[in-house]
Amino acid sequence: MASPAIHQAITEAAAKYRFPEGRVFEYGTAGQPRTANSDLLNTVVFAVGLLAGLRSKKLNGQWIGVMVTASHNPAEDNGVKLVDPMAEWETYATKLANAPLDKVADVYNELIKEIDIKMDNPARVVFARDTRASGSRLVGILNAALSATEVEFMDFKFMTTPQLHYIVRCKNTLGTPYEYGEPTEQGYYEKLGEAFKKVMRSVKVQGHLTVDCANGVGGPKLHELIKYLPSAEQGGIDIKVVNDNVINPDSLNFECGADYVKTKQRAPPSSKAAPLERCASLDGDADRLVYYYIDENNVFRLLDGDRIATLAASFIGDLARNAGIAQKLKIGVIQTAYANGASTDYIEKVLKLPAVCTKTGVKHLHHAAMRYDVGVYFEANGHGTVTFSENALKTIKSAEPQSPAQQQALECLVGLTDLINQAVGDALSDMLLVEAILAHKGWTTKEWLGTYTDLPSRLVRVEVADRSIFKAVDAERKLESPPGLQDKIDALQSRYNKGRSFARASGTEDAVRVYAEAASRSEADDLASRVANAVKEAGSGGDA
Ligand code: 16G
Ligand code: ZN
Repeated sequence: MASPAIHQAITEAAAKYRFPEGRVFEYGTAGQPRTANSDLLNTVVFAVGLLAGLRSKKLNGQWIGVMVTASHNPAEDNGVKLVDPMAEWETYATKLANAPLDKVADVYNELIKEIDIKMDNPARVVFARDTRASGSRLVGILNAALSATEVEFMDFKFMTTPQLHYIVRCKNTLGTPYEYGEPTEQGYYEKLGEAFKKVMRSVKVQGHLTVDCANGVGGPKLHELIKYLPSAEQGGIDIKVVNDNVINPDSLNFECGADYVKTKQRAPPSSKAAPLERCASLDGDADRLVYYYIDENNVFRLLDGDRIATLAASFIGDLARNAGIAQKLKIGVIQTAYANGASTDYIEKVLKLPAVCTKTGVKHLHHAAMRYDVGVYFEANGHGTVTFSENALKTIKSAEPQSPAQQQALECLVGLTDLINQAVGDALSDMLLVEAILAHKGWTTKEWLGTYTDLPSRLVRVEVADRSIFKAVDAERKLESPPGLQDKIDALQSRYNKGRSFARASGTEDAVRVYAEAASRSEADDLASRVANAVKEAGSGGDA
């Protein structure tokens, strides 16, 4: 039980907010719901603050992170997520967030009992926010919840989501054999800067890179990071930062950023990139990255998360072979059903690596990646990273090189283990990874794109009365409900050359998403629209 003083402090603090009438909050794919009206989030953020403290106590005072961001969504949205939540805590979050305000303290007490929390344990929380205008108000509410429950906390102000993950990892490994780094923003830049220099020891980046920062928090942070990187003259990257306006809050994610580029399949209208110029886009909280360029015929060419995954897997595979430790490292690539079929083929047939499919959402991919010594995971939308197991780190760090070539490969691998953010997918770290690999391979983006040819694909959003009737199985590649719908989809896709299609309920929006790919553009479009129709019929209670 919370002390009467805490119970009272919670009730008093909660009384300042108004519960949005008629709303039921659900913990979504990646955290609390984002809403177009961030005013609705007051009580949710308050609940998340309470929960973060409880979770820290449950973990004997481990640091828990709370990030206030709505990522790639419009500027007026906001959201909040815990670093890093466990699946079963999502029901607790939902319970707290939906409690009437005068009952929050009681529900808090019920949870203490249900989760079996020792209230004498310390509780520690770090939080940060992106550049959204509503962020400061929401952070104030977090502050109120943490203060009411006597939690020790640190406010890291503006940060990218991966930077906050980095801080949490550093704080929780401090003084252990797994020490991750200095738990400060500067520590983050120093670690990346040092690692990048190590990886780049023998090579030079060719050409320059334009980075679209979605007018989000990634802009100022990239400017800062650049100070820790070798200059272009020293063989480093000549980076041009664009869409880094965080003064005008409405420009966030507006016609720019990774989500715009990936979903619209075009460069931001503001882009002045010349043909063949290497470009990258981050999203609003800098945990997604995609590359692209305009080719000689003025055609937009996208290098998305699938491409980053295949690039990284091929490079790390080569390094492991060159270092003479390939036999000791189990490398795997983790994707979701949205990965282009051509990328999966390339991973299995050309790279000869296992390709695993998981449910959508970073937590699922991360989990699956941890089963490998080197787990390369990326969603097509640009979320992802590479994880190294304890065995991998030991193998890489203790291998005795038998030749200068082996030594070079080993040093590069050691650098990669520091360059790649192990806590979570990180657009800034992933960008340095891609730049380093392209430099090592001596590749332009065109050569990178040339590794395989994507199958034309189409994504359709279908509005249905109740998306909860669409129950997916097999890593969301098949539907077990509504009955009969999957048979229809199977029959449809079998009619198209290389046809593949699936439908799944979105975890973030009230809709069902249909994905289809096939050998030609017209077949992919046709398959997508037929499956979408079947979904619509099934969703309206018609004969599926
Ligand atoms: C969230 C997920 C993202 C996933 C997307 C799917 C995280 C940090 N973010 O944004 O990985 O691709 O949801 O959205 O896990 P959907 O369920 O609406 O298709
Ligand atoms: Zn994001």
